[in-house]
Amino acid sequence: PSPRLSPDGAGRALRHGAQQVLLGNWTGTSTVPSRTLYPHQWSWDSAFVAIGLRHFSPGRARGELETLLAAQWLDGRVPHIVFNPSVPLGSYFPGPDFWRSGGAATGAGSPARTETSGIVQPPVHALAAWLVHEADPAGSARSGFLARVYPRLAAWHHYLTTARDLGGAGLASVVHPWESGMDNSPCWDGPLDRIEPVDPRAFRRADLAHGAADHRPTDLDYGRYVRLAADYRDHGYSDTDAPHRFAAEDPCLNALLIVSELALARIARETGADAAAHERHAARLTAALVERLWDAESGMFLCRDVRDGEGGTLIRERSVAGLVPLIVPGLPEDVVAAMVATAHGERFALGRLAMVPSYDLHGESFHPSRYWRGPAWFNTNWLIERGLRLHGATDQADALRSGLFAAAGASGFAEYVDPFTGRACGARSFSWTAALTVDLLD
Ligand code: 9YW
Repeated sequence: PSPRLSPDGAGRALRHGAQQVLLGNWTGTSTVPSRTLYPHQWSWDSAFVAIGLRHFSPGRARGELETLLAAQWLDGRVPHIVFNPSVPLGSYFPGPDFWRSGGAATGAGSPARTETSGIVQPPVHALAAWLVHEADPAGSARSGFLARVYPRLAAWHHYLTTARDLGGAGLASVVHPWESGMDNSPCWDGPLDRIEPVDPRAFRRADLAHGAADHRPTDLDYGRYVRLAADYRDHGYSDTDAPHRFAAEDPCLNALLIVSELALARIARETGADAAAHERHAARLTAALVERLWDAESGMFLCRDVRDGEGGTLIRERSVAGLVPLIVPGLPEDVVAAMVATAHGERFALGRLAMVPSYDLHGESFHPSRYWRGPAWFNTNWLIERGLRLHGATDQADALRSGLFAAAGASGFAEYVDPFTGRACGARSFSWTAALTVDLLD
């Protein structure tokens, strides 16, 4: 029998395929999420990519994170896209000509020599930096990696918990659906209803050249995305001046912030900084997460629309963002048990489906192939796998890991898959799918 058919052989073939994807998407200083759809550097993608790269190229993993952090703004924000100047304008919308980070954003301190977007994405970076360090402590120490990234990561978290504490309870708010990393999640439908869309003739989407229109956000979604981003830009990306008519506390982003704050404590300990301050901050954020976003009736966390009434209102849509807090250590036991039960219940069907869908299977807006409205994504499943393992649900974590391997391999490392059939959707040879596969194999 062919050695590829043995479990180890299959694992080796999968690892080889995943590494090829990452090598192919490497530009020399960072990794593009996809050569076709996303030809620049994306923030949380790079963190996931570094987590995979560390297993076979720790130097590149460090470089990936440092390239991103070099584009950090003076106010601490890490932009969600760092544009590659050699990619022609028009290959991705909205490009540098839309964001105009060079001129308009001087108040917020955008970097002079790099074009970036002006919004952010979930802070997976300190977690990634710590995992990258752990994979090669000697190389990391020799290159002074942690000492260089620590102040940047600390400033990044500081930005999120000060300028972005729009709800006043300590949690960070997203001010644009793109900031959540889950663009067209049904959670954002309600808050977006208040936003006047820009005329679709005023911009030209580039994504439809590479992705099926019925798998992507709609033109109406885009009209609103553009309105919100343009309003922020036209106020110099200032969080005090911009109207921020869309503002929400997202459980996925805040859970990642907590886990990254704990990673920052470890990094601080290694670099001689104040680790206990980060631990205390993580504990405060964890308490705020439960206080503000836990919904016992749903058995999961919900998003809070900070602009709806005094103190905001919970958005009654169940998305996978509300299960990602499984990765947070130190949650009350009943909260963890309820989340594990919800993940395995009829709405997310873990155990019966290979991977957790991005949205409630019984939700009114569920769609098996439309982006964040149902398909299963590899990054959120990697986070849930890690969370299950953290809380001792080892068999369930093993089963999810197997489901992820099968879907990644069969789909050609797709961007996302139909949760019922595993059919590949979106881009193929997608970087974080490959990177997180490598991570789970090692
Ligand atoms: C877009 C790059 C990004 C991801 C996001 C995903 C998508 C950008 O692609 O957003 O143009 O729609 O939603 O999470 O970081 O992979």
